[in-house]
Order: sequence, then C-alpha cells, then structure tokens
Amino acid sequence: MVFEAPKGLRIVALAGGVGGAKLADGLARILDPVSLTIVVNTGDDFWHLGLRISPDLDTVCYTLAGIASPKTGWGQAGDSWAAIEAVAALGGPDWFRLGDKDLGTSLERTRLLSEGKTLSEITRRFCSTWEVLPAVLPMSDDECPTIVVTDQGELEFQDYFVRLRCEPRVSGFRLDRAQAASPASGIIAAIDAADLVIICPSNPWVSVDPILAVPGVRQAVARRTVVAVSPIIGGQAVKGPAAKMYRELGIEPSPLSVASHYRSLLDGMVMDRVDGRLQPAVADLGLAVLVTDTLMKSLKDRTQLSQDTLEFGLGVNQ
Ligand code: FO1
Repeated sequence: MVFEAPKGLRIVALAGGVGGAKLADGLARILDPVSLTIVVNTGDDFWHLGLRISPDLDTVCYTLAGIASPKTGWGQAGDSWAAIEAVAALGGPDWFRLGDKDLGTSLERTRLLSEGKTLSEITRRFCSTWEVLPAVLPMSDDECPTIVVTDQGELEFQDYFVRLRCEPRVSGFRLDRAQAASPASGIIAAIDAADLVIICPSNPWVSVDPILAVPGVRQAVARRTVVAVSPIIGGQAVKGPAAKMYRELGIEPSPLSVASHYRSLLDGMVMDRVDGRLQPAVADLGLAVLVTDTLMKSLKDRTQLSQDTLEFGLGVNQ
C-alpha cells in the first residue's frame, strides 16, 4: 500500500514503546521515508550492567527494521539468552531480560557514548546498518530519566515497570530531567516543518509527556496540526500500565481521558469503534474525531490505521 501523499509532505510521529513503534512502522510502510521523522521517548533509558539501555529507541528501530520479537514487541526476534543466564548464574541481576543480540546493541551504544558520540549520532549509525530509512531521533541527547512517584517511593522507570512489574501504586511522575534537557538536534526544525504531528498510541504519562517536557517541544507541537491515537481501547491499555496509572490517579481510562490529557495540543482524536459512544464527548472538547479500528495485530492493521490517521489528520483543518 502506498499512500497518495501530497508532494513535500512532512509528518512527525511522537512515539514510545510497542504501540508507538507499531504505528511508526505503519507510517514508514506507506510514506516516502524523507516525509517521516519519528521522535522517540528516552525517559525509559537507564544504566544497567554497566551499559546504556535505550528500550524505546531500540523497540522503534527493531520494529522498523523488521527484526523485533513478534512475541514481546521489544528485543530482537530469535534472540538467545546465554549472557543474561550467565549473569544470573553468577548471582547478578537478571530481572531485565536482555537477549544476546540486544546486549550487542547496548554494548556498542555504550562504547560509542564513551568515545563521545551522541545518542542521536549512534541512533543514526544503527539505523543505517539496520536499513531503517525514516529519521529516528531521540527526544534528547541528555540523560532524562522519568521518575515514577509511587507508594514504594520514587522509582526510575524500569525499576517500576520491569523489576516491580508495575505493582506499586502511582501518584505522579517527575520529568525534571527532561524539563532541563536540550532537544536533540533537528527535532524542533522537524516539528516546525511538519504538516501533521501524530501522537502515537503510546502511554501518555510515561512515553509521550517526557517528549513534550523537553524545552521547546510542546510549544513547537502546539503550533502544528496535531492528532493523537488513543492507546486505551475499551478501558484497557493494549499493552503496559497506562490504564492502571489512570485509575490510580483517579481518572477513568478512556479515549476521552486521553483527549483531555492532550487537549491544549490537539486538533483531532483517533479512537476505536468499541469506544464509539464517547465520540460526542470527545467532539465536545472541540476536537474532530475519527472512530475506526485501532487494534494493530497484523502488518495490515498497522498500515490501515496509519492511512486512516494520515487522511483524517491532513483533512482536519481543511
Ligand atoms: N520489558 C519487560 O517487561 N521485561 C523485560 O525483561 C524487558 C527487557 C527489555 C530489554 C530490552 C528492551 O529494549 C526492552 C525490554 N523491555 C522489557 C521492554 C521495556 O521495558 C519497555 O518496552 C519500555 O521501556 C516501555 O515502553
């Protein structure tokens, strides 16, 4: 499927995690690569086993390269676990399941960082090896860990998400490192040139808000036409703790809550048919609404949702 795009079209997608990676992949499959820039959350990045791990960047790149594990959505397809099992056998931490090939990615990233390369440069180099053609940009080259405020204290994201299996009760988030970071080179220019910014179906609190917290990003996005795809379908997150977070924060998880979350930025909202009854309430926020199939189980679902979102988004302010 090739989207009949107007010449010179520029699209920016804000993405984090598996849902974001799937829509970014759908967009990459129907757009000319020069039309697409994907800005990726790095608030989940952390130091572990002496290595710099960038889970969302890797998830997006592996997915676009067609090498992501189809079972988990993260990590590489057909990976083996010899290294992490050797770590465990020696009494080291194995709660973060880094496969052997995945470990290679983090080893090389860490080596290049120690040589003084930036995360943007490293990502560009990896994308070239993996033949990922659209521009994939980390939100910042600075370290900006997202802190999850919980009943078990303030936790770095992977501690909360993987080590503690999202069990602690969430009361808020601290994005102060993102708020003090510089946007990676090219991000603001890409957003300023965008005909449409698409907020992918990623967790609003911990995948998209960190990107928007980087100085200048929210302001640049607010100047463009923006549509969001809800990561909440029928009161549940397709993957991850978004719905649990909403409930613990006293908010009903729904596309209406997602639309309210981004309200000051949005022109349009894409939500699933199972939530069709909420269309009038979302429209009452002053937004255009597209009700369609948003669950991405197959590659065809990814390209169809991308096509629907592009057609809707590009028409929203006509
Ligand atoms: N998620 C898990 O739930 N358990 C893991 O052991 C795990 C390992 C892992 C290794 C590399 C990588 O790139 C991602 C990994 N993830 C794992 C996923 C990751 O924690 C999340 O996808 C994101 O940070 C949330 O978007």
